[in-house]
Amino acid sequence: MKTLSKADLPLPKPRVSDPEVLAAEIIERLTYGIGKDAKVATPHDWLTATILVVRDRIIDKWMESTRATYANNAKRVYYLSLEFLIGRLMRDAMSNLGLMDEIRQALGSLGVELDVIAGLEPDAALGNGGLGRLAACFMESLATVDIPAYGYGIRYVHGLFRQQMADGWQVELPETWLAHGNPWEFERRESSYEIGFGGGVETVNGQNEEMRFVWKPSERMIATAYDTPVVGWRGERVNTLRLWSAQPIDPILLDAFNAGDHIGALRESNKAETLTRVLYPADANAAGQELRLRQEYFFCSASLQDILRRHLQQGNQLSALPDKVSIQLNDTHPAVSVAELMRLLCDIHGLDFDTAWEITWKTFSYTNHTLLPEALESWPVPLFERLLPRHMQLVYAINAKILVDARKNRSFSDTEIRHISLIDESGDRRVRMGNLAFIGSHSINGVSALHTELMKETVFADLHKLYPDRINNKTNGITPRRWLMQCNPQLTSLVREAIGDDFLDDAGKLTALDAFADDASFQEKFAAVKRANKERLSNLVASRMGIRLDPSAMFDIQIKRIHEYKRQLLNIIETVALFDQIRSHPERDWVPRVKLFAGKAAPSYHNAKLIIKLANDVARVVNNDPSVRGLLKVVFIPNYNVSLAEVMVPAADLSEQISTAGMEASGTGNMKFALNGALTIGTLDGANVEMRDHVGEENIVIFGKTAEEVGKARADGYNPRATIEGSRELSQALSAIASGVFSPDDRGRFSALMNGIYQHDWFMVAEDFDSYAKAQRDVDTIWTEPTSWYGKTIRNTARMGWFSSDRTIRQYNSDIWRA
Ligand code: B1N
Repeated sequence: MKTLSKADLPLPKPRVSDPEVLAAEIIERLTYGIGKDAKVATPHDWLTATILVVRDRIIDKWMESTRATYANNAKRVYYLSLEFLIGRLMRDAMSNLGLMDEIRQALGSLGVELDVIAGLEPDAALGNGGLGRLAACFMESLATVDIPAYGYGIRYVHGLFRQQMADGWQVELPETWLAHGNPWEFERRESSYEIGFGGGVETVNGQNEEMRFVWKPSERMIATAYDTPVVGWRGERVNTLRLWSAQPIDPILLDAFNAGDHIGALRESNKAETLTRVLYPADANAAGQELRLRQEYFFCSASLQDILRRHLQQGNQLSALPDKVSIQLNDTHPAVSVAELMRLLCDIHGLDFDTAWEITWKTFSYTNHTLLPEALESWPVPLFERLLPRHMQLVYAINAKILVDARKNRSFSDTEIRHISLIDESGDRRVRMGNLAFIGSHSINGVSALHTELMKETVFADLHKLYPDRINNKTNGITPRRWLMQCNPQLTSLVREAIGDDFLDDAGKLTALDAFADDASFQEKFAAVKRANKERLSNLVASRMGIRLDPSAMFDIQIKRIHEYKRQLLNIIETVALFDQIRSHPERDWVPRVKLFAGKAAPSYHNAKLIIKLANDVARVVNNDPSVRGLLKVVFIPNYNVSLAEVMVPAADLSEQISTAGMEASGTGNMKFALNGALTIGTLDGANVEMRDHVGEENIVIFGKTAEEVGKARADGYNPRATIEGSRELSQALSAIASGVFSPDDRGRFSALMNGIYQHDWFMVAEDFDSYAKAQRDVDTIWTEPTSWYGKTIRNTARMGWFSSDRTIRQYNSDIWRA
């Protein structure tokens, strides 16, 4: 055979996807890819073989997408995030490629059931909650709307901990998603970069007598890339999620090994492997440890080196970086990128400071996800300086530039200057990562209209005055592929029957469903789908927990991280009050309800863990009380994750979105429920405000203080004791919990938790209680009138299309990235 030139190398022949071919390929993969005889293959082997066959279909498109982007020298978007909460990938990929039925048939012909093996795929839980799940939805939408994009993050060996219940208490167990290997990822040894820590900075004279700085780290390791393809809807574009893993430069220190110190010889190796070992389980809470800063710098440095290499390899000038590259910072976790890009441009590529600075802020944009003071990242100056001495110098230099300008040209006051500074001098000196991200970006966005306004008024008020054009809003969204088509195939079919297929490509087209909202026969079918989804959830609860649920009861669901501001406590206290009411007034027409909860607490968050225990204690008492006669059931489902959400969301009648107004930046679970035909009970917080605008105020149940009222109550010295005394239901429920009615084995268990409400009630549980309880009875009234109920819930599905993350991504692109 003659040798072909590179340009003439053949492409693999395109894959055929009819069931017979797929079945043959699955067998082939099982045999030659996994080395298993089909006769003895385990369900896991079948899963791996199936994924490999699906993966082949993605790879053709992946290479095509990459080639086209390269050929056009197109602008690329980079999404830097410490979290990607992906969940399972197989169904997503099959459904986006339109292969679901063919694969099902192919497996069926081999005697394997798709749903059984799909359930074995581990959840990739490389994230805590909303922020990480948003990153995953964005990756899918970026591919769907055909934007050349890369996600950059960390390949944690252990994702978010597994939650187990021990006597109603949360116990954390390590999560091991890689235990059976990961057929979705490709290790890219050739894409490896050196990452430094510590050491010092030396100065040398550059070519033109100017000073140059050379960082000499005392510690070095290697970042190696692992790529996962991300398929968009209909498989037209496939983008890359590139996750970094830390490797030692010298796996074994030979000198130490030869000197007999076999353990010491592994020191470097252990240090590197520790770095990307585990995800910090902090949600909307800053993780303060050194290892966290190391993780942040590690993945930023690797990503930026990779981005610059690709940019230069395409023949672009560094000065053209902002024209060819947009880097979106997902919260402040990657904010050290601002200093790292400056270092690479100045110290490695020899640009002067001012030129590098202009390139830097024009390249970055930053999304803020929370205003909670405890979640705003800042690092002690001594730690930052010890770990990243050169970056500390650059932070000071950037700070000087900005502060001099603010003082000289814009006559900012001392107080304003103090707020703008990158260094917080109010206590121990700290580097403020929010200010660094803000100053280093040309666009700073919030994630809902309300949140964005509050950003301007609170944390970033002074920076907003300095740069009044930079803050903008990009209301969050969710991908309708995973959160409607895939998790709710029956509803998807029903909608297709009614309004055709247009909404599959444009969720905005769901509005056509409005015309069916009052149609009796459509309502009946809509109710039947909901019923089937409730049965599916009931089966899950029965098999996992041995608890029987009545699918004709109202399924009232609150699932999300456990946090005081999200007010699971408000829901539980109202449950206790309802329990009292049902027992005192057995003659009334109570609406049967199942109260479902799920969510994880940060392991160090004492009150959040107590709230989980309280939910379980209340569940035990309520579920065992015969006088309740099945009118009320309380269930806390352990180990909430993406896969569990995919079963719970379609099964909800009522969605609880009840955070203290002004505290939930957006929320995205709220959108998933409403899209799947649940009624929302919620406060005017985060994206709930815009949901009300879209679905109409008659189709959502709003209660409680507004953000403005909450602010005012706090400022005026709100007195919860007076409020509690004014509400009989509330004071009875609180004293029942505080006195140990639900914790007879430890009567004082919840007294401190309840005292928090009596004494300061920071989250306004008492203040909003009566309004919440009344709203719940309003919900009961609507429920008893099914045509009204289904009219509202159908209108929710019809009007939630705007909350597709495709819309969000298009807005990012037209206002910020312009790719
Ligand atoms: O980001 C979501 C929003 O919908 C939620 O309202 C918001 O709470 C969430 C530190 C966070 N904000 N901040 C975090 C996560 C991990 C961590 O270590 C903070 N998560 C949110 C998407 O916009």
